[in-house]
Amino acid sequence: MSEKNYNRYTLTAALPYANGPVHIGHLAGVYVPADIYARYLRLKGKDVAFICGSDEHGVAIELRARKEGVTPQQVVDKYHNQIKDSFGQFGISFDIYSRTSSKTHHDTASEYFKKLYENGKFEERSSEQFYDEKENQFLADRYIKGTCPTCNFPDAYGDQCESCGSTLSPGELINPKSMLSGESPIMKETKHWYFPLNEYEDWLKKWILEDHKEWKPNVSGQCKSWLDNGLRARPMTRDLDWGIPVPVEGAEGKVLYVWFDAPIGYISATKDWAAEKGKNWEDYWKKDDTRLIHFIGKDNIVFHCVIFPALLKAEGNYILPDNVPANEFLNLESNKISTSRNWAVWLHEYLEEFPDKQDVLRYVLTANAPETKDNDFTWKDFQTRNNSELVAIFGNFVNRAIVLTHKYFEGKVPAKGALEARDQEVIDAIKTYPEKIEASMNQFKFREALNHLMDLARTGNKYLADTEPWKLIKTDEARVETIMNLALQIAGSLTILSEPFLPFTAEKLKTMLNQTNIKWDQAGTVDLLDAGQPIEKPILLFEKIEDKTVEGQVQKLMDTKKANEAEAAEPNLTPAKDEIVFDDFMKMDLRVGEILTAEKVEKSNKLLKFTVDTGLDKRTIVSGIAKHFTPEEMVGKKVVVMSNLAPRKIMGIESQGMLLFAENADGSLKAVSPADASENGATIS
Ligand code: B3M
Ligand code: ZN
Repeated sequence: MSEKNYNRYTLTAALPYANGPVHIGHLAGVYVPADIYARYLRLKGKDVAFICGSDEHGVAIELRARKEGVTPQQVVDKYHNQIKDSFGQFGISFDIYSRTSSKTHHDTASEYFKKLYENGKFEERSSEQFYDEKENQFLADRYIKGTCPTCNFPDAYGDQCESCGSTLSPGELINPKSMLSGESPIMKETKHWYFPLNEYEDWLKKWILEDHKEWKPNVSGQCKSWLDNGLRARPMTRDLDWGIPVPVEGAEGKVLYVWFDAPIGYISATKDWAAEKGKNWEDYWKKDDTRLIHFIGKDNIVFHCVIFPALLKAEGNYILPDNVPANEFLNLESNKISTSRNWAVWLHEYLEEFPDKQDVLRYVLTANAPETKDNDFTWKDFQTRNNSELVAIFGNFVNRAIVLTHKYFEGKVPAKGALEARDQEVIDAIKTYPEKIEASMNQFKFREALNHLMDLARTGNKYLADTEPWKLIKTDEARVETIMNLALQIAGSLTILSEPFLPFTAEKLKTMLNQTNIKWDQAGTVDLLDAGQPIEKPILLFEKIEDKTVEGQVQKLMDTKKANEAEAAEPNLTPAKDEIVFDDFMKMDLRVGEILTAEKVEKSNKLLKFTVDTGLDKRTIVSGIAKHFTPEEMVGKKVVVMSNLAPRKIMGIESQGMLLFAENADGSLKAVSPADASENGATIS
């Protein structure tokens, strides 16, 4: 399909969650490449809708609001505006930056769901989920906390333990608690609408793996592994308060799954944009001569390449993405960028600390873009690329061309005279650049495209160095006229070809050269600027970045690291619990027991299963301590058993009670046992 002649382009960039500011990882992975492509197409005269907005639903936002004691709407209002502002200041040229809390979006997503529902595209299924009886609410995985069965971290979430990183399901947590009320949740039946992805598996396989062999290998690789593992039905609704109400009967208190509504956000935003521009939004989503491209980061691949296309297919009237050029991740000074650890370069901070240097960051992030693998951003590299590439090559060439024109020709473009071999050589060379850059752009290889652009500036530099107009001016002014004309024409090509990458610089160049020919297809020619046309005085395009500036940035990161380490090193003793009455204490039946057998629980690297002689009986107890003890060392041990704890199922095994352990500040465990031999069944009080 890529060979096709398209009449329209719908470009989408992932909708960032409006629960925090954006950083360089976002810019490098998604928004700079998307913007380069959008600007390039516009210069080619194409009809482009470049769409983005804030993703304002989902549990993370609801949770943040609860934590901060504000409403979810207040959270998204704050970050939506901040994110929008940062993107705007970096010149990300969205045609619209919308938001999923808008009325258009609620209506659009709601109608989309209803249509699929009415056409029988969903399956209704009931299942048991954790429920908070006090708050009368089902609990999303993130709303459940408990002890991690792997590392015993007491505050693991229902989907993940942030201490050891293991992925969990809420059923695996030891002693799960609702984060809303602090109570132990019960299991309760709930109904949801599932989208049977499995039914689209064959179609997806053909569409991705056969019809779109041109997709980037990191993208098709991830899709292939999903498809090879087999797809299963996924619920498209959730029991939550914040979100778009499920528009069918019997779905009260339920909202659309955030990953159902978010990609539809691209459609809603297009509607708002089209309405304002007097266009028809459907042209951009339902016509075969429109090319739809999603720009995203690698963590969003499955949603854009598998789930959303299947939802579009199920609806039936929409076009499908022709390409999804996802990027890998950008690291920062060898560490993963992390919002919670404040390991990031925040865009709003960069804008304050490096005023008027947006293009420098755009340049560095493109030159070092994580297009095929994760890459590292370092401040040293930032400095080097600025000083020895932007300043020494690009800036230097343009500056020389303009300064010499002022010096020799009163700031007017001189006329070309007879051409010498060296001139013809440079004319032939510059002609090739638009095509080279275009070929890279069309494959979404923006680093390569940027390299070509810099080669054009190098070509200009070399031409001036070889012809030495500053020497010739004394003997052959006519020759110098030709040389300076060609040098200025090269600068004129740089205006056009650099615009997608360095829009602020291109704007300055355009002003300096008084350039009116700025279409992509005019680049590479040597008639961009007319002889006699005045040019302006040179303005600085780039300036050197000093050692102390980048050292300051590195220091800032080191301070963050120190603060993180200090926090992690703090003894993590569980804080004292609330007072209880004597009767509560007396309710506990604590006894001395003896471990008779111990074994690992199959498919779990956290759990051990014991048979314990409690004096009352011999029973099974499952405990999440496999990381601390081997089964062998536990057999024969005297332990303290909480024997009247209600039985619970852990990985299908009924655990009848609990063994007591002392947990040190560093997380290590010691079994609690009587100092001297006691009989099994001896009570502890
Ligand atoms: N908000 C996830 C993310 O920010 C999600 C993208 C939605 S794109 C439709 O990574
Ligand atoms: Zn853990």
